[in-house]
Amino acid sequence: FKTRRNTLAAAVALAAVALSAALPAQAADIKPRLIRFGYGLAENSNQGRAVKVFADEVAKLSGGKMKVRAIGGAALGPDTQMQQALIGGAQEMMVGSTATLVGIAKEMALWDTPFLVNNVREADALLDGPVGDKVRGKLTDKGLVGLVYWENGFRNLTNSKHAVNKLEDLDGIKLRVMQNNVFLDSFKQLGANAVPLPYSELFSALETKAVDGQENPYNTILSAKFYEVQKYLTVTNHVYSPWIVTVSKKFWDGLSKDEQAVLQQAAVKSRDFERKDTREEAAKALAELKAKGMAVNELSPAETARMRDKLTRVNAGVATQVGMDLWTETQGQLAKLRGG
Ligand code: TF8
Repeated sequence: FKTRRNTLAAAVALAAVALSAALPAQAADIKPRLIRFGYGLAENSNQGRAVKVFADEVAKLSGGKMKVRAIGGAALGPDTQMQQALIGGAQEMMVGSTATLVGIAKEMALWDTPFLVNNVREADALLDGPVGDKVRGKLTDKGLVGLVYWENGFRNLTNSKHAVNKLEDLDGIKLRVMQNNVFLDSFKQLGANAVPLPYSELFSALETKAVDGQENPYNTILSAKFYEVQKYLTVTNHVYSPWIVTVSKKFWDGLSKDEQAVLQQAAVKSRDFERKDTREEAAKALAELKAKGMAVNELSPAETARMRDKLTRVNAGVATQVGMDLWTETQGQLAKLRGG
């Protein structure tokens, strides 16, 4: 019942936003604005395509007054550097992994919980519902405004050494992980030699064999051309990764209500586009990766169960990190989603 009320409140809030932005752009309180929007992946990726949709929508809703300059390929630096630029007000917007935000808002670690959700229906419900709103809201005090979550996707394992059919095959594999304690702990638990590295250094680290492997959704393995430097792909789906679109709070606070509404509405539009686009691409990506020469294997249910088992300690650590209240609420939401 409570959930339904929250959903209704969110729908009303969203409708209010839509109304004010439905004013003709000329009549609305909108000034010329330049928004530098940074992201880490290539222009030709699901991330790059969705940033473009966002930029076009902002231009449309603001009658061309608000301009989004999209800057991809980590040209403005890795996620953590852009986050600091947003907090300081030197950059207006970015999209990046929630995982790289744990140093700023510890509750973001919730999304790093291995095997937290089973499918995208659960992911969307959790991210767009009260739990996702709460976690997103933790950024505000830290100088960031989180607008929407996009899908990065279910992560899968690649490496250049050998096929990973069982847990023991991870022994001695030097595996790049995101700069995030939950990922580091998870892969240490699983026996890999886990090394945190920013995404912007990943391709060259794989190419020079500074690391043997990495884990990312199919989309990224494809768009970043990891198949050129990684032979083996193991379908593990070990965690669902969101991206989050954030705005500098310093910049945000200087915007009029109408300007904020433009960004909010465009963000929702970009989210809906991004999830659809990402899912369509992911559905075809595995076949493409095979065609590019990758050797693909699925982890057996028995090995997946062993993996989950090894990671229960990590889950307990996440619960402590994000706080028991949030953890319990999350589990309650998931139980409800699975029951109905
Ligand atoms: C990773 C993430 C990346 C994101 C991106 C650069 O492996 O999956 O997709 O950080 O925004 O680092």
